[in-house]
Amino acid sequence: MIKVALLGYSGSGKTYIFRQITGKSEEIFDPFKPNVGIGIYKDETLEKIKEIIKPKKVVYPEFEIYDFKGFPEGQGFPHNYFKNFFESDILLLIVKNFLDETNPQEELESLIMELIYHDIERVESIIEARKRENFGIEIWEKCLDFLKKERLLKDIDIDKKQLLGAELITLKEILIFSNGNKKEIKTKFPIIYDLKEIYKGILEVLGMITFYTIKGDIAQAWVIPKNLTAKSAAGKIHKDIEKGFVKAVALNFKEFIEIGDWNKAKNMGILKFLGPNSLISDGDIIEFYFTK
Ligand SMILES: Nc1nc2c(ncn2[C@@H]2O[C@H](COP(=O)(O)OP(=O)(O)O)[C@@H](O)[C@H]2O)c(=O)[nH]1
Ligand SMILES: [Mg+2]
Repeated sequence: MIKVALLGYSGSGKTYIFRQITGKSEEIFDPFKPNVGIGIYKDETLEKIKEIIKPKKVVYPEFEIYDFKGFPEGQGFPHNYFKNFFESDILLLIVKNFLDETNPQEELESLIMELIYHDIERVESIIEARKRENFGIEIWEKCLDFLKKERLLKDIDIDKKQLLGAELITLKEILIFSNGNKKEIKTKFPIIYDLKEIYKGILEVLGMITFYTIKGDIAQAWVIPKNLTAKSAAGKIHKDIEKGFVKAVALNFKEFIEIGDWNKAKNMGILKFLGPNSLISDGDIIEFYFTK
C-alpha cells in the first residue's frame, strides 16, 4: 500500500485533511506518533465500470495516510522529526491558503528549505566522517552542491542507490497541497488545490497507473508502476497468477464503456493480447489466463 505522509507547519490543516480523507477523528498529540488511517481512492473509472456491470463488490485502491503534529513556522522542525517520514513513499506538503492574511508562497518556500537544510546537515556530517576515514566523498560533495543550489536530491543525476540509508528527506517524491485557494502559489513542483485531486496527483508524481479486473462478482482497481510487465502486474493480484502466467487480454475502459459488455468485446475480437513482457496501459481492464 502506498504510504502518504502529511508534512506542514502547525495550523496548516494536516489533521483537518487527514480527517476528511480517512474519516477518522481521534487525534494524537505526540509529535512522534502519527494519526494513521486509510484513504480510499474512489477512482471514477471504477465507478463507471460499477454502473455498467453492477458487481456485488467493488474494491478501490487504498492509501495509508500518516498525520504527524507540526511545528510553527518560526520555530522550525526538530532534527529527528524528519525520521518520521523515511518510511513513506511520498510527502504531501500542506500549505495554509484558506485565510486572507497568510502568505502561502512564503510558507511553501520555507517548508521546502526545511527539507533542504535537513539534508545539508546530514550530508555535511557524512562528509566530515568520511574525511576522517579518508573514504570516498566525491558523490557527497556533489549532493551538497546540489542542495546548496536549493534543489532536491530526488532530481540529482547520480545512482541514488548509493544514497539510500543516509536518511535524506529530499530523496522523497513530493506533492504540494494548497489548503484553500486564496492566493496563487508559484512553484516548479507538482501542486494541487483540491482534495479531490489528491490520489490522481500522488499516482502521477509516483509514476503509477491503474488497471482493472472484473472477476466473478468483484470489480477491482489496482495501482502499479508505469513500466510493469503484464506478468509482474499479475503478481500484484496473486503470486500464483504470476507463476502460472500464460497470457492476458486487455481492453481500455473507454472502449469497454462504449461496448458495455466484456464478452461482446471478446467476440468482436477487439481485446489486446498481452504476453508476459507486454506493458500495461493506464486504464486497461485486464483478464489474466494462468495455469495452476
Ligand atoms: N476555513 C478553513 N479552515 C481550515 C481548513 N483546514 C484547516 N482549517 C482549520 O485550521 C485549524 C488548524 O487545522 P489543523 O488541521 O488542526 O492543522 P494542523 O496543525 O496542520 O494539523 C483548525 O481549526 C481547522 O479547522 C480549511 O481548508 N478551511
Ligand atoms: Mg494536527
